[in-house]
Amino acid sequence: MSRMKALLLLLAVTTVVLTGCNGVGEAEPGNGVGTTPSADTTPPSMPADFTAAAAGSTGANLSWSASTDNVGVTGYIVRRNGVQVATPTTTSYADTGLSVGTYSYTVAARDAAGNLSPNSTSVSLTIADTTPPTTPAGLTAAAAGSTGANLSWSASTDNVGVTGYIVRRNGVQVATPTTTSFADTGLSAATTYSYTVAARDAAGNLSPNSASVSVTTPPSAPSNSAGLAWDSVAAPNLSGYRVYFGTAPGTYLQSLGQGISVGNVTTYTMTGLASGTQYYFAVTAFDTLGQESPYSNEVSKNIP
Ligand SMILES: [Ca+2]
Ligand SMILES: [Ca+2]
Repeated sequence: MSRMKALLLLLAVTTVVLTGCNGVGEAEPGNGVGTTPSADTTPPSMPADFTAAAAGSTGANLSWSASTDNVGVTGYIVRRNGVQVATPTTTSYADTGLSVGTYSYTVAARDAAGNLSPNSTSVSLTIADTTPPTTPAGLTAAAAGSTGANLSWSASTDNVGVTGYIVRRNGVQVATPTTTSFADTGLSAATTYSYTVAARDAAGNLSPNSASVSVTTPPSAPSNSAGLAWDSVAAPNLSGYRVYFGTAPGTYLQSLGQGISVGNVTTYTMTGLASGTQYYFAVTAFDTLGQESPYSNEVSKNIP
């Protein structure tokens, strides 16, 4: 009998233990389990008063009014041209590293649960080109005949792009080539000209002028001319020579004593003669006392 009692007692204990185990899974009132807070599904309000202003030539200052949220705004998402560039926790952001161009920005607010507000109104910002091209270097100028000059120089560089050059002759703009050379025309013979070149970009920024270079055009090629030469005269009081010419043999357009005084030289080029004409020439020598020699022998030349 005592054995039976012991078995019953064991069963009873087991039952009690099992009963206790079942109870653990039902509830343990008062320990906090079962009071999980409901999730936040309400997004913050859309950021308002969004503005963007250029900051120097490579930055933009953005600002907006704070959003509100049923729980709390934890930060903002700034997008430039649709791409997230920053997640500030305040209501402003200074964007950097911009180059010349136009940018579009939006900002959205978020809360701790990851809810996002709608994007703000988009604002655009243009970074203008204020950087001039580099100064053209290596400017050279060479006469091209007696009425032209050929200029060339090294290309300038620019943060955006060089669109052309400004050529100045004696300080006055004469051309706006888009290449690095220029052929000037319409110059006068035997004349010196000074040139500079500057570069410009699409925004109108101008480089400083290049170093100035000068070119002297040669005398015009003799045209309708006659070159005369004679032997020098040995006279103690020699002053110089006079040239006489006409269109008939022995008859000159200048009276004796009124010939072209060419100085104490033994050559002279007569220019400006008429085409289709035969010319006749003679030379005299004269001294410091005003005495003049007879005419030299006569020479003639046909101007075709
Ligand atoms: Ca919320
Ligand atoms: Ca520029």
